[in-house]
Amino acid sequence: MTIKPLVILPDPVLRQVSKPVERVDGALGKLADDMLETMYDAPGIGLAAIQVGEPLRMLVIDLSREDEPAAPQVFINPEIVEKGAAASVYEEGCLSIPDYYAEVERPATVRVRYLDRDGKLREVAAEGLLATCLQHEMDHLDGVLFIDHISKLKRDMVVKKFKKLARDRQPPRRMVG
Ligand code: GNR
Ligand code: NI
Repeated sequence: MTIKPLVILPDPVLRQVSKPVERVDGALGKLADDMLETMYDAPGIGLAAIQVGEPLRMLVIDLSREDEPAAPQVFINPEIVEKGAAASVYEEGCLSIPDYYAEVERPATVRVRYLDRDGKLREVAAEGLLATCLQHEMDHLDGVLFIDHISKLKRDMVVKKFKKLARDRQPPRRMVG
């Protein structure tokens, strides 16, 4: 298994709309395992394929606590088939926007249809952190980030800060020498 580099804001890759997975095969399983290893290393509780640069509609989640056995879950071509009426607010973060957290309101419950890593069609009625995390990850599949759900003022501040960080990390060649 391989830990892959994470794609970080403002990389335009994060705005791509990911393509449906066409076959659930060994190569896809390898990508799922690499995503899980990358997520555990970060550490995070979820990861979408686009965050490691693969524009495929697949995400991984593990909500187990540190003192529990690992509980990796793979969701392929997930679709929300029902949203509950009630909303919930959760302080979200994103591995592609390191060290920034903000409250996001989303439906408290969602029913999600997906393929598991064996290609079997499944459905889950999600609530609590699973509902929040699934919606956060499924947003990534459509190029949507959690900062798109906060005020434009806050979003613009975050994007500006990460643009500056990226500039400082990677000086333009014309400044070299
Ligand atoms: O690790 C993560 N934690 C988290 C916390 C609250 C709401 C969503 C998340 S997902 C995030 C990992 C990530 O960026 N997934 O795309
Ligand atoms: Ni994220």
